[in-house]
Amino acid sequence: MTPPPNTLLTPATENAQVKATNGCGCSSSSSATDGLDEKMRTRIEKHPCYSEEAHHHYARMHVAVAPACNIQCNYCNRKFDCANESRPGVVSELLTPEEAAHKVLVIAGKIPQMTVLGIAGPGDPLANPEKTFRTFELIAEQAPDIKLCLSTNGLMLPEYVDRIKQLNVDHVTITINMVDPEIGSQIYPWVHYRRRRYKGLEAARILHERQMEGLQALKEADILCKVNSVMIPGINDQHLVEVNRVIREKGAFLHNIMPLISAPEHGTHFGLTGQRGPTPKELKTIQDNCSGNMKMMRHCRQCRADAVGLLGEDRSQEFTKDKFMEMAPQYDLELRQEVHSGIEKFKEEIKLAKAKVKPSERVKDSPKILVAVATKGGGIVNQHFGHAKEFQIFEVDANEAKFVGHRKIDQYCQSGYGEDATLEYVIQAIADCKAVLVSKVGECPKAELREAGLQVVEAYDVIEKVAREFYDQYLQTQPS
Ligand code: CLF
Ligand code: SF4
Repeated sequence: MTPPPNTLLTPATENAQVKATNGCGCSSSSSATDGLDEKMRTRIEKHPCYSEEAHHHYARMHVAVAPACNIQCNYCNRKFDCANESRPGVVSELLTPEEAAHKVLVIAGKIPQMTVLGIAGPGDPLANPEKTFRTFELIAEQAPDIKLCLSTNGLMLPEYVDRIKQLNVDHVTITINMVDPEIGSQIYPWVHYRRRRYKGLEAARILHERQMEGLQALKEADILCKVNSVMIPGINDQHLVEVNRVIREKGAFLHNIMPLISAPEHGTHFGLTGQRGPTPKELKTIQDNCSGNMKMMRHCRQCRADAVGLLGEDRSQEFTKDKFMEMAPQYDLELRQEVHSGIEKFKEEIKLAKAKVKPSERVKDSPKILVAVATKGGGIVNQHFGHAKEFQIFEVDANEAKFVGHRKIDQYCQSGYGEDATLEYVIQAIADCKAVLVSKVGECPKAELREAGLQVVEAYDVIEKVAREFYDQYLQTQPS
């Protein structure tokens, strides 16, 4: 099998057509679209957040048009972007709706794989309804193939579901951290609702009721709803199973449990009071506990309010305001459709490649292991160890290699040299894995990885194939 060149979303290939090649490429095997009917599959197949499979191939962008917020979360500092959909400590450049539309048209030309425009801050989009809806209107008029997406704390959602429907926004995220106001009062010190500020239990009760009402209204309007929950150990970690049950019953499509990221330098209440975030293991355990009930999102990267690119990459610095305002819009619907159909063909080949490594019958009770994968996208092991800024984590057994998360790391190789301290930290981040799958790695880090008990597999091929081949070898070395 000849692996395809990694043509997806590298700056050098902007505008490049993505070609289908012979028998290559792969994403995780248990497709997030399994079990969905055709209509639903079509609604999510190009949305990188709603479809795990799509996130290997399609990109999203955010425009930061919504500065105000109407609640206070204890994990948020208003100097930074909304932490419900972004990493704390990040500040985005604020845009007007017209500037935002210009930016979208520029990026739609430069990154034709960008299929979704989300508004997720830097405050709450529905606390800034004019700016949010004006932006959506401009984009719907000028770039009709781009899906519109919105993320909100839910306080004002019931008021705006009709408007959202009318604008053809098909994907809405609500951040729901509790369904019990007692727990909510430990997360939200106040909400500002209908010209009044409410505190404590009353604030949490209002927010909870509005979130439930909004979720119900989205369901009735047939708008796909994802729920984000921030996992806060000791406050709502055990409670998230109940949140999962309630949102499922109310018709949410997908649940994304994200770790609290909390550091004193972010200046948040939780950061300053020493509230810790969950470990990767704690996060996975709660996601696993909920996964029997509904689809869980495990590929969220907690991106910025001005994020651009594939979920695992950040190209926002290529499109700062001073840069994109100098660029001419290059939106070309025909070219975009051509690129998308290339990606769809490529995905078909991926499916075939995956089918080839799948056993004809399900193997019972095969042990599971984790492997760490360096990839630039496309579902292929195609990144040098030293260039990785994150590892995708796959859980592998005799039946499948399943994407279960990612680990952010500092890039090991800086200006051609590897940093020992960074390597130590990288090894720690993936210490629970049995192997690291990379396109290439230097001799020095390879030896240290092996010494730390991690096997190193160098390959340039379908993730699933490489992972399963390693798994078979690994089993042979284990005592029976
Ligand atoms: Fe943006 Fe959110 Fe839409 Fe995606 S992000 S508004 S649903 S287009 Fe995606 Fe980013 Fe996670 Fe959000 S990875 S933080 S879930
Ligand atoms: Fe901050 Fe977002 Fe919460 Fe508002 S909703 S306080 S911007 S995290």
